[in-house]
Amino acid sequence: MKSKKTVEHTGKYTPYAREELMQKIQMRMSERRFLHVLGVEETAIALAARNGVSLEKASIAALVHDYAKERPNDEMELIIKTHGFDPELLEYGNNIWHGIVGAYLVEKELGITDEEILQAVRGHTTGAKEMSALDKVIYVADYIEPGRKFPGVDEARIIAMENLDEAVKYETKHTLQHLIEQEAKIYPKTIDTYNVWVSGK
Ligand code: DGI
Ligand code: FE
Ligand code: FE
Repeated sequence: MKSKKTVEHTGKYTPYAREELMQKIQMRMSERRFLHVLGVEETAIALAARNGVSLEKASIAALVHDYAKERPNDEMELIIKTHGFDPELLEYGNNIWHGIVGAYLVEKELGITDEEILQAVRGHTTGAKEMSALDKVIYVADYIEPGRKFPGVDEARIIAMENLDEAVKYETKHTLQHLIEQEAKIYPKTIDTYNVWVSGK
């Protein structure tokens, strides 16, 4: 299943062979989320190919992007308190933590030290004022992977295949709209992303 659109892992960015890495990721999440992760990988590779990004980095960043999504809150809170993370994070929940703290766990537990990959994981939920091409690939692939179903996703997919920056703009605008409708607490970095990628373009 889903073995067609994967890329070879050379061993440059992870101490584990692909199968072993996949197993470690799969162990940490539900079947449904693992399928999401595989969908993000497939989409990230396609976007990377169109945008001159390393396919291997896109593959690995996609595979690990939600590694910490199912960690218990108390474990995440303890890491935030003891590892120098901004205490303001404690006012949010795992939706905001799993990328930022997740990058730390990906480095510590999966042995991935490549700063570009870790940054893509860190910013995949909120985006950032400045985003590398790899950051954009992961941010957008997470939003449009084949398993996503919400109004507007088809439009987002079409835009993403044409212009990655426009896809970042579309996603940021619609995510913020959705959060406001839900009266959710907006993480300041999400607003920073909006100011640069939506209002500023
Ligand atoms: O982890 P995924 O579900 O694949 O996707 P994600 O990491 O992009 O987003 C996780 C959730 O976080 C999604 O429901 C949107 C939400 N989110 C994004 N920015 C903010 C946010 N939630 C709050 N409360 N505040 C934000 O600024
Ligand atoms: Fe996520
Ligand atoms: Fe995701």
